[in-house]
Amino acid sequence: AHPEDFLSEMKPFGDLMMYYRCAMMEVETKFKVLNEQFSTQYNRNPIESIKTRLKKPASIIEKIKRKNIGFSMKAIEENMFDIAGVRVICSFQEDIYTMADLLLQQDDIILVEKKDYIAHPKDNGYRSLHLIVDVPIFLSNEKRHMKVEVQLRTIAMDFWASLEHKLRYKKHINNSEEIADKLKHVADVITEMDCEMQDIRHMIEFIDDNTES
Ligand code: 0O2
Repeated sequence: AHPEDFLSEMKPFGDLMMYYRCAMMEVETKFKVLNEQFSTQYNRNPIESIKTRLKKPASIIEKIKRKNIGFSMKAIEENMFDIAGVRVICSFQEDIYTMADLLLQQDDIILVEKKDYIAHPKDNGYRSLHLIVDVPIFLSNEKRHMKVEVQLRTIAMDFWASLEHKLRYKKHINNSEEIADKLKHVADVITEMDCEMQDIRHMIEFIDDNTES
């Protein structure tokens, strides 16, 4: 085969990944804008940090096979909604819902799917708010609608999820019941801590409000 043919076959995939990168940038900027406004208007930063990631080609192929999606750009776009990922780490649990609502209120954002693993944690203890949103990107010759997965969680939930994710991928360790129980226990302790930190924040805000002249 000619190298030219190989490269031209790769182009649609490269273009698709570029569209997802653009959509990811759009969503990241929306959260940065909200954080900026909170910081000047209310003197606080509800967002601790934002991480973005584009699903790797090997993971895309693995998911196409696992979910029988079909090897075409159209099939990927219509069936795989987690290629562009934006993770928003908030200081407090209530900020998660505020930030999610503020994003969803924007008139160019369409909610495709919402999974509230905070109100309904997974059996292993995993907590986060997941949104799939449709966001437009404006290219020189067209406007395209792309799907982005947004995961919102607290610092504590992120700490747990990152470590649990790392441990899960150490495949030589069998996920024994003892390990699962311990992880679930830690998830519960962390949730308790999140709630207490939020209580402390409310107490401080109350004192602050009542001492302001
Ligand atoms: P990575 O490396 O973060 O991309 P599906 O994506 O279709 O297989 P589903 O049920 O549609 O699964 O998606 P769901 O439940 O919304 O979760 C998708 C992502 O959420 C995962 O992506 C993780 O990032 C995160 N997640 C979900 N459950 C857990 C969990 O129990 N522990 C941790 N640490 N993260 C979780 P990937 O593709 O698995 O991984």
